[in-house]
Amino acid sequence: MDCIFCKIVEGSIPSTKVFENDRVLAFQDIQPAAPVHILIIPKKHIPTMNDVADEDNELIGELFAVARQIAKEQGIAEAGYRLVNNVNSDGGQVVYHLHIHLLGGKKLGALLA
Ligand code: D5M
Repeated sequence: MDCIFCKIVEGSIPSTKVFENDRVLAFQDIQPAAPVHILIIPKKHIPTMNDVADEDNELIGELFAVARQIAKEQGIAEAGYRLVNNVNSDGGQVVYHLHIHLLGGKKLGALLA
């Protein structure tokens, strides 16, 4: 499958891993938009939030649990952070493998466009 994040899961493309278990991987974003910019992905290939099935709900919950844990470990939980999921073209999605951006480490600008 021609998916860059699947290749990161397989290990054929390198990444700086922050967290990994059987279902979830988190790694440093290659184009950081903030001092902390980590991507949290399911190992299962789900292209977008639109493709999440009811059977994936537990997995989606786990992505957020991992994000919470990483925010604590990075020391940004109390100051605050942002979780972002871009969906399709208008949402600014570039990589079509579901991912949550964890952004923090500075005062983030206004988001709503
Ligand atoms: O965000 C896709 C994000 O994926 C974007 O912030 C760059 C990041 N990216 C792309 N390729 C890599 C690799 N190889 N390692 C780490 N991070 C990567 P989107 O929400 O789809 O716009």
